[in-house]
Amino acid sequence: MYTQMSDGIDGNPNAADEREGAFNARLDRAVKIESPDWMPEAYRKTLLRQISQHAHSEIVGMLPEGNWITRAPSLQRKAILLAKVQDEAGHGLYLYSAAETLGTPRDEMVAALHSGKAKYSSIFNYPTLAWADVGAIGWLVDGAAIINQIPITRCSYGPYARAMVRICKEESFHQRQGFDIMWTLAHGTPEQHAMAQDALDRWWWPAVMMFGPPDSESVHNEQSLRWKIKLFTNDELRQKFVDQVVPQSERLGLKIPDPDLRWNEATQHYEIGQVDWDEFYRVIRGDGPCNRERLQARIDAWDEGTWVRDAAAEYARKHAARSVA
Ligand code: FAQ
Repeated sequence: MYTQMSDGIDGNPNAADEREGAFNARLDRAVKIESPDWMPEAYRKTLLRQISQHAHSEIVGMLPEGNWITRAPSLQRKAILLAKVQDEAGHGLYLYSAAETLGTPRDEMVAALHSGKAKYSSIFNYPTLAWADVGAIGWLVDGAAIINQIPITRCSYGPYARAMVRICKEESFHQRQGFDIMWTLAHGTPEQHAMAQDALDRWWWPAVMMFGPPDSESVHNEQSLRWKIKLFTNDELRQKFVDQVVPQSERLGLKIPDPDLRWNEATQHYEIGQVDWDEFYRVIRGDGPCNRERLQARIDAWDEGTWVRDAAAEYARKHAARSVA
């Protein structure tokens, strides 16, 4: 049933099959796989790819909103945005820690990001041109993240599932603060309403694309579903998002920028128009509006932070030496 690599064990030709059988039986019984447990190498690699990309997304994802901390329209909005962006840093750190339990050091993951080998979410390669974009990110991007991540709290790998519990709670606050910004603008002056509409116009399609390529083109859907790393396909989650957001946009008095959007009475779901998948692939290949800027910002932050990491490591070394003494 499960297609995966298995390594042989000297002296017992059946041992590898037995280990794999035991692993699959645990998946079937929904018993979490923990870091010391045996796991197929391809399962480990898939998890490492997804969790590290997820961690990179949280860290790169601080940049678009961080751009507005100094220009938030009130002290209260600034304090909330600061806390939100700081939460994203925390999410990145939990996720790097979860990924490290798979045996790869964090520096290696970060190097893969900086060299362009590892991906991060396409959504963070779009610019934040106005304050309303901060609202649109909270409402749409955190909203999409929650829909994608709540099932991951039930995924098969224990450290990833547990990290997601707290992350999802915090994302709910983020989503609500974004909706609140959109609500305030949408019910403000005509100029503020127009600003909210413009942000929705620019963020809608990139948010729809966040869920990944259509199922027919997804490389990893099938295997990740079998391994219970993913519990829903990309298209299933995208549909949940659309069904949730369309009524919210109506409450806001804003229009989703899709002339083909319609309610299907038979399926009880909204149907959207054609997604520009060429744009999606361009962005994940590194050619989106802000890819170069985002990556350079991360590389600069890493280089400029070397002395902080060195000082922290030295402090830890001295502290450990004192404890031993
Ligand atoms: N962007 O076969 P699939 C957030 C790649 S966190 C870039 O379907 P998979 C919080 C994919 O890696 C947002 N690349 O792949 C926040 C693969 O390429 P590879 C991040 C994408 O992994 C809010 C190829 O396409 N969330 O927003 C994207 O089974 C506000 C084929 O795709 C997560 O990472 C994309 N959108 O499904 C932070 C959630 N989609 O690796 C700050 C966990 C696909 O073979 C501010 N991840 N690709 O070279 C997942 O659920 C999955 O990894 C998917 C993709 C659903 C993203």
